[in-house]
Amino acid sequence: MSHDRFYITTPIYYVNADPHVGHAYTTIMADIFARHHRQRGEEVFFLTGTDEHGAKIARAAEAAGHTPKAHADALSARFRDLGRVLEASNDFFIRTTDPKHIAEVQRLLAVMHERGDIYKGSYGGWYCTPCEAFYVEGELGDGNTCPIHGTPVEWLEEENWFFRLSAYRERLLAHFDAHPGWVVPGPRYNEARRMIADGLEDLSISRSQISWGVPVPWDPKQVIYVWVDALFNYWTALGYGAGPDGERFWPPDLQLMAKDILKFHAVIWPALLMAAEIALPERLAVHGYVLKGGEKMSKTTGNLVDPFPFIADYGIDALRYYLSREIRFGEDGTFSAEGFEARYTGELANELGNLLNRTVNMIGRYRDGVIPADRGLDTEIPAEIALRTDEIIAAFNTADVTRAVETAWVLVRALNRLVEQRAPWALAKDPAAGDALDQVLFTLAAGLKSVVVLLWPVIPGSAERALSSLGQDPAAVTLSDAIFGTGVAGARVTAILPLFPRVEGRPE
Ligand code: ME8
Repeated sequence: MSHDRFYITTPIYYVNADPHVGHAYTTIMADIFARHHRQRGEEVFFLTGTDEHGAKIARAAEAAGHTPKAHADALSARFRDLGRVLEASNDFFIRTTDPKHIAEVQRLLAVMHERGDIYKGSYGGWYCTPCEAFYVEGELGDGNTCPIHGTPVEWLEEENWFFRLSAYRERLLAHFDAHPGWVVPGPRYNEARRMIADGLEDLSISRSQISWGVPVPWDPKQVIYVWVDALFNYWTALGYGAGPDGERFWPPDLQLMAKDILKFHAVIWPALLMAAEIALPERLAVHGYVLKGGEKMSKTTGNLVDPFPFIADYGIDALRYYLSREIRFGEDGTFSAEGFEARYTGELANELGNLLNRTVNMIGRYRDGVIPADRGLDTEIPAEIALRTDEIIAAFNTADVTRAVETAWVLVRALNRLVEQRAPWALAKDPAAGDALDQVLFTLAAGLKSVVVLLWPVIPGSAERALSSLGQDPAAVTLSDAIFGTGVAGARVTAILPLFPRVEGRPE
């Protein structure tokens, strides 16, 4: 990942129901990566969007009394709105109903067909519509239920087009063995490799009994299996959503998803790409589930948290911070209103917000609002900032968002300790301590500038407000702007309203 471009994706979300905190989670994590890589000076392409075909969507539309397209238009707009509210900086929003996506999927399928990787066969199996996937007997839960959703599966039998997935077993294993970091974290890599090693069945890639989908180019009575249509979005988007020469972003550097769709991304997706003769992604980062009350948040079970009230009450940066910090990236974690409030007040307001407030007020009171010059007396904080910056870069290189945020927070705490240890209010009373006071005020202002630049991917709006308050250009947020001390001395600070104000009451 040492090149100058960075292509990152989220799954494209099903438009069967409104978005919830689980979707917000992946989009926010992807946005944090995207912003961090922009800070490195890389040319970033960040893709998200909606998955709009298949039985699941057709049924949801029917239940709502709408045509599938009208239903998809309305729900897709909700996901797009969520992205805006999350301040996701995605460069494109793909919809699988986009005509250019459809045309390219058909072209790719025709290539695979011509190469002999697609044949006609008949298949009977247990189908879970919420998953849009078949399961074999051994995978089912009690009473013929889906292992992911716990809802009943249906017996589906029809004549379909099949993809020779089984023929790719050896090539897939070779790819896994040659690229030990291609799925992270490690347990997900092992799980996916085991699925392949245990044997692969060919995949039914068309449906004859539903019509809401992309027609198979040589057999238009069948539509392409929704997962094949959906997975190719990561490729098709570059053809029309990334400007001229969009293919320069291929292959994706980082593809995010939760573990529910590991098999599709780590087994089926690379085989489809091999069949279409397209290079494989560099890395898949598989995160855990956002839980509510110990269970996965899911549209199918209705165990949901609506992100909008939290954003309305606390601001988007609070949600971004909470999710990235509370839920260890790669593991399951619980979303709770109490936990949210505790981190908001204890960390964002009391540790970061107060630090900025105190720093700006003291510079106002003791130095007429102008950040004093560096007296060269502090070496510890600059060294710590340099060290932690390297650690943050390393954390992002291993797709560990939570460690990156925790590491930046070590610096917030170091600066708070500095205030307590040096007690600038006491230095201000001692006429002989002018240089010492200059130094601590400079170190606090410069340190804060570095910290908020490092935290910018996580809390972009608050970081920009903090930079303005410190007399800095709010748009100067590259990693070189995080180098301690640049452009700080002589800048004029401005007091602002608290970054993280007290919130009365809280969402349920
Ligand atoms: O699977 N915790 O769409 P989907 C964490 N259309 N992440 C969660 C989550 C939770 N509780 N709930 C949802 C699909 N997500 C397909 C994908 S891609 C070619 C097609 C996030 O609407 C997470 O990223 O069910 C998960 O993988 C995705 O939403 C599933 O979204």
